[in-house]
Amino acid sequence: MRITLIGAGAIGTLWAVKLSQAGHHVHLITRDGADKRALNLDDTSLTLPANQPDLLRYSDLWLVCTKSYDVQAALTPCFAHLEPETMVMLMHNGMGPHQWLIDTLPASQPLLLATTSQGVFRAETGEYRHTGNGPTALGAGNQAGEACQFLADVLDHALPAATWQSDILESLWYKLAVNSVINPLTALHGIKNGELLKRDYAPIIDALCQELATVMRAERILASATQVRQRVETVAKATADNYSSMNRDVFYRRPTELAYITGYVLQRAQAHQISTPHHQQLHQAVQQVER
Ligand code: KPL
Repeated sequence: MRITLIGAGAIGTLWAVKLSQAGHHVHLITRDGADKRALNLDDTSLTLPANQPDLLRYSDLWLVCTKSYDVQAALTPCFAHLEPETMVMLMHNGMGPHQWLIDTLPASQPLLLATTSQGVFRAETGEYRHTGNGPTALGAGNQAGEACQFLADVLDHALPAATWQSDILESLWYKLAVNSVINPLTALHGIKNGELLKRDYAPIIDALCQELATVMRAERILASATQVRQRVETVAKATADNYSSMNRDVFYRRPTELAYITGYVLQRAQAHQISTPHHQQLHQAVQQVER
C-alpha cells in the first residue's frame, strides 16, 4: 500500500518504520517541510520521502499520528490533495478531533479511528526505542469507514496485535478514561505511573472513576466505576516504571493534551449536564502547573 504518515513523533516513527519493513511505500508529512526524513528506531535507520504533494495525493491511506492539538493544523493544508477514496485514520491520545473531521470530510470519505498502547521512548539523542508491545484497536469513524476492515490485517501484519472493533468509540472512551486519571495526576504530582497504586491516591482515583463512568454511560458506553478503575490499575501496573506523556510534557514545559483528555470529559459532561467536580479541579490544577 501507499501510506502517508502525518506526524513523525514517537508513535508516527514506530508505525512508519514497521509499515516500511512490512513492504509498504511510506511517505511522511513533517512540520519542517523537508523533502526527506531520517528515522531511527532501535537498530533500524531509514530515510523516507517527506512532504511531497504527489505522494500525498496518491496515498491509499493517511495515518494521522500527531499530538491531538496538532491534528487540525496538520491536516488542513493536506486537504487540497485529498482524493475521494483515500482512507483517513486518526491515531492519537485524547478525543475531540474526530468530531471536527466527521463534520469536515464528505460523508463518502472513509474515516477510521484508532488507539494504540504501543510504548515508544525518545532518547536524549533523538532516537526512538520501542519499549512496550501493547494492542492497537481500530474501527470505522463513519459509514464509509466500515468497508475498510482489511486495514486491521495490514496493521496487524506490520505491528501486532491490531484488531478491528465494531464499536471503536468504546475503546477510545476506555483509553480516554485511563488517560484522564493517570496523565493529569502524574503530571500534577511529578510521579511515575506506578506510584498511583499507593493508597494515598485511592480516594481521588475512585472519585474520578465514578465521574468517568457516569459520563461514559451518558455517551452510551457500557461502563461502571469498578470497570474503569480496573482498567486504570491494569495500565498503571503495566507502565509502573514510566512517566506518562503529560508528566513529560509538563516536565519539559511543552504544551499538554489536557484539553483533549480532561477537557473532552468536561465538555461531554457539560453537554449531558453531569456534575464532574473532581475533573474540574484537576483540570484547573494542571492548567496552573502548565502556566
Ligand atoms: O497513554 C499513556 C500516556 O502516557 O499518555 C499511558 C497509557 C498513561 C501510559 O503512560
